[in-house]
Amino acid sequence: MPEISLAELQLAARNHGLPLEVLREPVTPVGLHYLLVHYDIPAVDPASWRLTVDGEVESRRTFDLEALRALPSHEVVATMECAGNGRVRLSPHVVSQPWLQEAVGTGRWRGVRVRDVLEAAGVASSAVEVLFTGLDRGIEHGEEQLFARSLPLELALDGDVLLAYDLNGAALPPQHGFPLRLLVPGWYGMTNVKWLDRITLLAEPFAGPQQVQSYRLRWTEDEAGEPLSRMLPRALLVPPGIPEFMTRTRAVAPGRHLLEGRAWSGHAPIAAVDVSDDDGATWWPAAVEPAELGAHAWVRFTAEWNAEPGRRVLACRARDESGLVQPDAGSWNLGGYANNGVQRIVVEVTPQAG
Ligand SMILES: Nc1nc2c(c(=O)[nH]1)N[C@H]1C(S)=C(S)[C@@H](COP(=O)(O)O)O[C@H]1N2
Ligand SMILES: [Mo]
Repeated sequence: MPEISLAELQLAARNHGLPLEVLREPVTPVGLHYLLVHYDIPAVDPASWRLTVDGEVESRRTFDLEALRALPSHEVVATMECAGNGRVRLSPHVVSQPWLQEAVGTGRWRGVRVRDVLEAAGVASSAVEVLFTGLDRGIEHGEEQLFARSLPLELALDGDVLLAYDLNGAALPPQHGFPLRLLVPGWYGMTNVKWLDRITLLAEPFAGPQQVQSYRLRWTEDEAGEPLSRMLPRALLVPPGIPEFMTRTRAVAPGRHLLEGRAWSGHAPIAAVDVSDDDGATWWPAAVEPAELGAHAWVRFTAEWNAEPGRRVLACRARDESGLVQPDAGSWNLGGYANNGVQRIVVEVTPQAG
């Protein structure tokens, strides 16, 4: 394991992952969904808060929460994963939020379609992108900024792209973007701008720091790189047995166990999941359950495991219908993004385990 600096611990103590045992839940309970906040959680007074829609529109509009809730609502169950998930496994070490593999969660998001709000303002023919700006301000890449990211107009008009005001049946909690956040199912986490203040129709592609400096696959500072978009496939197991406090090595009794986990991809439905108990030397197929939560949520998989005494290393890997497969280990890039290398869980199979 690489050395983690105090600066990284400072980030890790604010931004938490999904406790992997909670993969047992189809929809992640609020508070257990992973969390990533670049700057501070802004203070928002819901009575005075307004969403502004401006830029290349026929008429600039503002909406209060009541007006948004009066528009037709739509619900999407979506799995969201940070683009930096897996970062700490890359070598050489990339200094940033040190995720292992737990930066994921599935929410039942309800809100209004971006499409309906844009239609109310009237999109001018000059518009090519839609910029979403949050209320949170900070300094990054040496530049003071509001957290802001854009989408191509065509994607913003997709019927499942939401301005979400509810999570799991209640108003968004402060850390997940109260009172309103963007939700783009299938895309990496950074796309889903929280604490929305403004939606601006642009005649030119957005060139802000979160678009052109961060969230691009590149190997040197002076190349432009490719923007990150959709989540690569990944499967995660619920760690079986019980953990040892410091190492989190699992203790499991010998014999038959039903392994379970969840798998997702932002590119295509999950086609197959394989599991291994010898560190990926040999694999057997898991049973993948139907996508009961809709096309944008993870699917459950199960696999029978006959645990033989001794030290075992469990692993699992997903393949999606577009043919993307998880690599054994992801490859290095400057930002430490999109590492969907397979999960490994060290297990001591011992008759002493309950
Ligand atoms: N305004 C704003 N939106 C944001 C962020 C942020 O720091 N500020 N973080 C982004 C990143 S990097 C991720 S991974 C997701 C995390 O969403 P969550 O904390 O609700 O899980 O929010 C995205 N939206
Ligand atoms: Mo992220």
